[in-house]
Amino acid sequence: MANLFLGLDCSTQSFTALLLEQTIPGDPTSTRILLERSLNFDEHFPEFGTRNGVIPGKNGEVHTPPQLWVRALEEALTVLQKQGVPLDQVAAIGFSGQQHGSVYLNAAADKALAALDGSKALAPQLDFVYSRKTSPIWMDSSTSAECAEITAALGGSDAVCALTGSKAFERFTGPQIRKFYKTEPEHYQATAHICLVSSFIPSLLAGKIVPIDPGDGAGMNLMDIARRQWSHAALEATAPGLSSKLLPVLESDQVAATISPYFVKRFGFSPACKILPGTGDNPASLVGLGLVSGGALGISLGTSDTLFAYMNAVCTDPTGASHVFGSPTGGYMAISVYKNGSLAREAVRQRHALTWEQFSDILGRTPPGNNGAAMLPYFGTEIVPHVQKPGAQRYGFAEGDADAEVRAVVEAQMTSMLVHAEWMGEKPRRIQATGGASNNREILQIMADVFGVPVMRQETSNSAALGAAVCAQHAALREAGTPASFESLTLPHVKATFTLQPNPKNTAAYAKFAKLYREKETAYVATL
Ligand code: ADP
Ligand code: XUL
Repeated sequence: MANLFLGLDCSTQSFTALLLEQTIPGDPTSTRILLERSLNFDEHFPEFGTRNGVIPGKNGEVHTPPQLWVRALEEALTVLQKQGVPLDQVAAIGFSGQQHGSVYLNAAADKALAALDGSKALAPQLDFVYSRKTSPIWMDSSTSAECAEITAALGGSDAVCALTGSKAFERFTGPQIRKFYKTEPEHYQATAHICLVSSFIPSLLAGKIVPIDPGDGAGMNLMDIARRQWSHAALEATAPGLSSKLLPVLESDQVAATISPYFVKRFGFSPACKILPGTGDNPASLVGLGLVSGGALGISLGTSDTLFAYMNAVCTDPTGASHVFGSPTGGYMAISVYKNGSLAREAVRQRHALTWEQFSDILGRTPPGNNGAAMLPYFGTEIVPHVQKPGAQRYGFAEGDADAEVRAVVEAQMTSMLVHAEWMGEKPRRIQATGGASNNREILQIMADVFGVPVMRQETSNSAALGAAVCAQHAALREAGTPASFESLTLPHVKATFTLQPNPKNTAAYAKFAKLYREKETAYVATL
């Protein structure tokens, strides 16, 4: 069997390729990360006019053109080829994508994907396959009316949550599809296939439409979370004819196809290379962090901040603020998602014209508890708690006070995660941190102190791409008749660049602060 496994992650701001190499034949645990390359969308593809990977519209709309993702795939593979990576040794490719974002393809897509000409560039050959020019993504908060309509049709919020694993959320794909059907009925009608970002990229590589998996499918308000298949009732409540636009859900570790001849000719892949269905970036991160059983929490500080944990069986959040998604390893994951993650920290950093170093210095020299100052960091709309009107709230400090504001934003983010994760059950033994901002030790020290447990900073911050590569390895081994468990395949990668221990004195101060934070949040949400 070929000894390389490729993981591709199409996130909000960048496209990442991560290559795993099995170094000893016959020993699937002898893997190491051979190469990681990320292409930032704004920097590498300025012709699409994105800012932080997205194009904001009116009334809370946030879209990205799908052609940007096609260009990014093409460019990432070109970079690997130019670097001399033996792509013919890639046994399988796994995929991860920012969740909820949807791509709408017309009836010409099947033929176009199957007939790609390997002597030509990829993106221009697909210019005419979109029935919607831009893709709504997870930051889009424009579908409150559709959420209410779907909720009413399915018998209320609790019923939607029990059926799909989450209440109806604005960014979830079902409400987004319903809005498209209502506002552009003729384009909805012309749509033959609806893909998620995570199923669109594998569809390009397979040369045919690849099904959605239970990890990302659970982020649509369309999947019966217990059965891991589409819910007829949810499809009906969302838009007419929707079932004909979706293939049945396929488990993430099944092979969806072998690679299309286009990529064999153009990039030198082996025709035997296996294509997996993609999954969401959070389910992929769960695998990349080795969270294949309970006991530890994962926290990803990417564009969004997310907190997640593995669960054996479905157990939904009684407050309705969080979600249950399928885990790519089987089983489930509980997850809380914050929109005001890195972009809120960036907003504070930029308001006070600070470098990340200066931002970190302030965190290092200001006191836990912030002398009683606090913040609700709703620079944009928020998911946890549900806040549809942007506006950061400051308590006990002035807007111009950089020291207080820097500490306030981070303390608020970490405390909100603590209080909203209580429903997930017992205290974790440790936290594994990943994502762009996990490079920042001072932020992670506050995380350790607030939760009162050690925080381990994973060696690679590309845990989603790593998870996708591990899924590829898992499927390729099984197909080769030499299966290995996810536990054994993830273990070699659970390595810390550093681990921070909690300071008990600070943890006690934060317990008091959590009380204050909860009061402020409850009072503010009641005014909305
Ligand atoms: P995504 O995968 O969602 O596109 P990443 O995980 O790559 O995002 O994280 C990108 C974010 O990381 C940037 O928006 C930036 O704010 C943040 N970041 C990068 N370096 C630092 C740092 N030293 N301290 C805090 N945040 C950082
Ligand atoms: C998850 C979510 C975000 C995106 C982008 O529900 O909305 O975390 O997956 O990373």
